[in-house]
Amino acid sequence: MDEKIISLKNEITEKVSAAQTTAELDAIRVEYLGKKGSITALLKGMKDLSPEEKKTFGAKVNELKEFATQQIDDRAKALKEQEIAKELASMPIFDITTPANLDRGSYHPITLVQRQCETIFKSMGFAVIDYPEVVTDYECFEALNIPKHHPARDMQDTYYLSNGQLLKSHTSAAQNAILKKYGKNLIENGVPIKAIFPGRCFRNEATDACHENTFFQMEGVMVDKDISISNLIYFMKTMLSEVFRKDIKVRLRPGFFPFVEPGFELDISCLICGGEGCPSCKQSGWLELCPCGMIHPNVLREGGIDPEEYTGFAFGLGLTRLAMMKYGVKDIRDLNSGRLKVLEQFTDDE
Ligand code: FA5
Repeated sequence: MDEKIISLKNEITEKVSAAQTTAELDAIRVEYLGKKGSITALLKGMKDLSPEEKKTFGAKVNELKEFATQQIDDRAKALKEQEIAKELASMPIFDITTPANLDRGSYHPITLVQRQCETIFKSMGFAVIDYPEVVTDYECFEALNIPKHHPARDMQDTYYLSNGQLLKSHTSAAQNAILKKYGKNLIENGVPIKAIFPGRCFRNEATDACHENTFFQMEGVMVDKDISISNLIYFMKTMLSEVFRKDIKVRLRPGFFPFVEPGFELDISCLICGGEGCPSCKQSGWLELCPCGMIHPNVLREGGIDPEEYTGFAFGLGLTRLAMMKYGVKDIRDLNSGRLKVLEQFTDDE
């Protein structure tokens, strides 16, 4: 019996060290330790032995079983480590100094003109202010001299939330908050209010080549003592000449907005058709771009500023239309299309 155990031990050692895969090892495990395996058979055969023999032989067979199990487990571990090392060796070496090959994104044309306008106005001392898209009826209309049921509301139908708030239909919705916030510094320290506030606007209206239901505007306000229409015209001219960097035809005509008096429409000659008339300008040759005017006394008063002492101007630049004109985009809807082929081709010319 002892000889049998010794020969099994040698056999197992030989076979296990020759095994090259975990599948081969599994087969060896079954051959010796499985239900019908050689070591299992030895254990089963012990029932015919005397109690004394069972004791000595049983200990030896159990020792053989433990030896076989240990041999197989150790070899399995070694094979696993070999496999990992082989896999690692076959992987390409990661070189941290290799330059990245990334497809770079591009800025949306509206972002490009917005940034350009911000740079222009910042260089003239204007602060750039962010404002929420969800506002109250007070901010969007009442504080702007447009009481409930005023017909001027029809020009700006928007989307209302169930809590009574609404998606802002124009960036003018931030005027009241800005007058209140910076008015203190104006009154106490004589620091003029000079701010622009770009933002997304929403209107419940039919779309066409120059109208979207979601578009961007950039509002601007300046309030101080003795601000006049000349100041307004100076800033509008500077902005347009910086953005287009070429001569463009502009016209200023009277326009009605309850929050300015007097109010103007500032149109530019359509750069898509050269003023001939096309769908982008509704065949008129002109595009409404930047209405503006002198802030109405009621609006100043509502913002906590005395209209007898201070005056100011405000404008509402159509940023999306500006992007159309600057980049020659014929249909405003292309700008919201999300089509990268269209949107990727524009670059910052600064
Ligand atoms: C207003 O929104 C006023 N709040 C502007 C203003 C501000 C006047 C301060 C006086 C003083 P209007 O509705 O005309 O005005 O819009 C201003 C500009 O936003 C338009 O000239 C146009 O360039 C752009 N705009 C208006 N509606 C749309 C639209 N549906 N799609 C694209 N751009 C639009």
